[in-house]
Amino acid sequence: LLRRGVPESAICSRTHAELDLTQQGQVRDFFEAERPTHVYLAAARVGGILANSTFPVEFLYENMMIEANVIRAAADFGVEKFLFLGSSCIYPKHAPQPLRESSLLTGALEPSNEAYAIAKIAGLKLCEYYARQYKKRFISAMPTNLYGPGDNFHPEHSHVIPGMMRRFHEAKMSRSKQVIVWGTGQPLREFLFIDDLGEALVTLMDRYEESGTVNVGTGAECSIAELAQIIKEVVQFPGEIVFDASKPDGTPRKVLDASRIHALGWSHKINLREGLEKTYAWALENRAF
Ligand code: GFB
Repeated sequence: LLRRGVPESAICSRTHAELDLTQQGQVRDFFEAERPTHVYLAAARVGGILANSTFPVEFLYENMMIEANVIRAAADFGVEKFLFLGSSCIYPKHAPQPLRESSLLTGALEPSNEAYAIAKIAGLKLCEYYARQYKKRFISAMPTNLYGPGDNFHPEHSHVIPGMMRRFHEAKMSRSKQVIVWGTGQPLREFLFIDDLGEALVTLMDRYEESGTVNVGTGAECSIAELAQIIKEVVQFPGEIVFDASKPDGTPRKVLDASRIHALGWSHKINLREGLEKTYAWALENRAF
């Protein structure tokens, strides 16, 4: 937004410590006081495959509370345009790839992130229903797997990129000979750098008026084994990669069909290696490990 000339004084954000979005009263007080005109709802309880499957109660409950409180307050306090962020895991596990927006609710979900996906489906539907029933300009975006500076580098609860980056970094520092990577290495994923996501969201806020969700992805697929090799090179770990097939693989393949957002003129600019280099530099500088 700043790059597009929106003055900093016009951007209003709150940290988790300042505003607990699961608390309806706090959310309504915030909207009443600030009266935002355009809202991007990116806040959520998120995590990687292990966090999702270990804490389904928190992933379902907290995300539903956040969405219900914020979307309702946005409607009641006259927000002009609202953009809700979901996730590519809302699509059925065995839907045709690349995943099209029309595959929503056509089959069973991947069990490892079912709770999160159900909460995100509820949120996008609430936006869709507000658009249909009350003519609100409430839209939603479904990003693919995201990564970049500011990520959560927790050893177990993070997503694959920060989790692996930490493991490779620690192995390099302790001069270990091996790094253990979860799963078989065969699952295919698509990764988007957060600055590219930011541009996509501003594009949607500016130009997308239809109801129904929009995928945000790169179209570029990468196996977990290929990802591990690139991270090994970025971190400059000289040792060996070993796969631990007793850990879950999750969904076998997850790549989005991004033709809808490409038609609006957006496409990603930062490739995976470049994004990983920026992320590692940020993590070192900010002592994220
Ligand atoms: O990012 P991730 O945890 O989630 O990636 P999903 C999981 C894949 O990476 C699995 C492998 O195939 C894992 O076996 N993997 C290898 C690792 N090493 C690691 C590691 O150190 N940490 C992690 N986390 N994985 C997520 C959902 O699914 O997708 C979220 O859990 C969200 O809800 C996100 O929707 C977009 O890609 O499987």
